Amino acid sequence: MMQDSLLSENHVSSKSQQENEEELDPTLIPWHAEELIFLPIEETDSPYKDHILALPQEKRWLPYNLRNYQGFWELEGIIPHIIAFQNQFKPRYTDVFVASFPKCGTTWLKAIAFSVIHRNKYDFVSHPLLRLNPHDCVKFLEPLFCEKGQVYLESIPSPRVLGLHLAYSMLPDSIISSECKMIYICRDPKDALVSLWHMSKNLQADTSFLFSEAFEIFCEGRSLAGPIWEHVLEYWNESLIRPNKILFLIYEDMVADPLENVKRLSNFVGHPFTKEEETEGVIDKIVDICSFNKLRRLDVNKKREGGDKFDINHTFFRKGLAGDWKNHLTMEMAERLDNITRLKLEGSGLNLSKC
Ligand code: PAP
Repeated sequence: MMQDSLLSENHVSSKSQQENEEELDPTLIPWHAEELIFLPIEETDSPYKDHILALPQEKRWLPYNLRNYQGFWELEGIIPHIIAFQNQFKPRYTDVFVASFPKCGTTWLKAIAFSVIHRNKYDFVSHPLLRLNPHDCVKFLEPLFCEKGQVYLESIPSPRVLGLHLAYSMLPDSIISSECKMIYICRDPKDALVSLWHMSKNLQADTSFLFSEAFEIFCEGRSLAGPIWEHVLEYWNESLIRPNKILFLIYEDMVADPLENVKRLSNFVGHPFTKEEETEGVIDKIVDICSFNKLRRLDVNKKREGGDKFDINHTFFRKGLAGDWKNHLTMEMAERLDNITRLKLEGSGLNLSKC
């Protein structure tokens, strides 16, 4: 709040109101903290360095090390930011959080939540999603927890839509005890694995990393933000206890009926579509602008980053299908992973092996 008013004061005198609004519009301010989270922990001056170096590690997925922190496998370079986030984050009561297990539809959900929540602010001809990647419209919170990131975070006008890959048990109490809404998305673990493996291949030059190896370590739960089952269950169980706080979405259901799920989301955030909006086709326009085929063809989503190393299209818009695992897993592998999922989710009422 304080930062909002400071920024406003600084700019009001010399700029028009429109210019000022544009400067504070998060969709117009690029913020890239990625390089910080990918740093090997040895190269940082984090006060937690020794503690993090002593944590169990997993090196095979990415060119970046994962460490088991509070029961989940996180990029080691992001752990200091997670700690800062856990200690310092203060939500606004209007904040909406988009949470997910990696590769389960985060990019899609960010686009949908952003366009539903801000639908009175942008038209569909000059919509921010046409010139910005969904991850630029809705930032991940964890990497923002460094000094400049927090200034940026505070400059985002309300209502803020903010992303998270963290497990529910790792969230700061300030979020858990708040009434802020959370939307979670998950997916059949077999497809999450395939998507993650492709991202990993895209990021590392090491061609010796085979899918069979990725399969084994995924089954052990040793993957980015893993184990997937615990991550999913924490949000699922909480969504049953607090259905007004957490909306639990499943990628396969969204693929089958995006329109219905966009409506569910808008009802959940307390901003249901009016009859007029329905008649004017606003829901269809949101479904369309957030669709895989629309987003993947935009120039902004075809870029490569990090010296051409990071292929946005392949990483975030690869196939966009439910059931691509059939092209990668043998029947034996699929059965094994399904059995693990069944056992882990037993008694929860959740079924993630839908196709
Ligand atoms: P992240 O965790 O790195 O942010 P995330 O967006 O969760 O990635 O997952 C990417 C997956 O969502 C990709 O799946 P695939 O590898 O099986 O193809 C991607 O294609 C899919 N995806 C992204 N945008 C959409 C969309 N608009 N509609 C459907 N699927 C999408």
